[in-house]
Amino acid sequence: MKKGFFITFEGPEGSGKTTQMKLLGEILKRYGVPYLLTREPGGSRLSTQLRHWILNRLEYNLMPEAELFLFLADRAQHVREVVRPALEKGKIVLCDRYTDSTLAYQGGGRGFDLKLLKIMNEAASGGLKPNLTVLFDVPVEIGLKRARGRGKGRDRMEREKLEFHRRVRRIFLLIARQERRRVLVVNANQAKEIVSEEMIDKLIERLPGPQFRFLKGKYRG
Ligand code: T5A
Repeated sequence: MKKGFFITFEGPEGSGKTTQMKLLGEILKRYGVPYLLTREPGGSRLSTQLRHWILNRLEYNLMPEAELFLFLADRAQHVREVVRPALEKGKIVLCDRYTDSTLAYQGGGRGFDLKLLKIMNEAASGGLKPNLTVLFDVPVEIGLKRARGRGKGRDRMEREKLEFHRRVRRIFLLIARQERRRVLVVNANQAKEIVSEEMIDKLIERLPGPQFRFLKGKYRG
């Protein structure tokens, strides 16, 4: 039985979602709210390795089908080992990428059928859906420039063509239109501080119950 609250952070490359998720984590910490920061791929012990194989071992010449199954394997482990136990303890779980990334990257980017991917997502996640998703939307040229500017070297996804990333963005926006109650869209093409304000303002409108009351008007302190 899920007692906590599950928020996912999504967006194209370099949209700034990791930066904003960490900021929300700091706010939760400041107010003593139990929370967990995690990510996909890479949130469980097994998936630290999986992440490296998928994103950085370019010599493997990973096929799209193999890539898809590795992301799903990562999710299956992560949900059961990390996310569900934290939710059962009543924590707020903030997760950097989740099922929408599979639809956007493997569906939009690689061209897999979205209906099939939804079924596969359902199986991998055991049906665990986010309570809310924050989608950080940014033009792909700007996001890629930011991601490349970090000087970490390009991973397999960052090496894809602009058109691949445009298809990814289109699917994220399609999901947001189809699931307005779950997905909050934040304009990520603004200074970090403005993006944070927009994110918090939108979250305040949607977050239920007393456990989030501290955010109202106080977070800037
Ligand atoms: N993937 C993942 C799939 O294909 N299928 C799946 O099912 C899943 C789960 C993950 C990759 O895996 C793919 C998608 C991804 O390609 P990753 O390394 O986790 O790889 O990469 P990303 O999730 O894309 O994360 P990034 O770290 O690249 O980007 P973020 O999180 O969007 O951005 P962030 O916060 O790290 O910021 C990037 C840079 O921009 C600056 C930051 O300081 C940083 O330098 N920045 C800003 N600059 C200007 N203005 C702002 N508003 C800024 N906000 C941040």
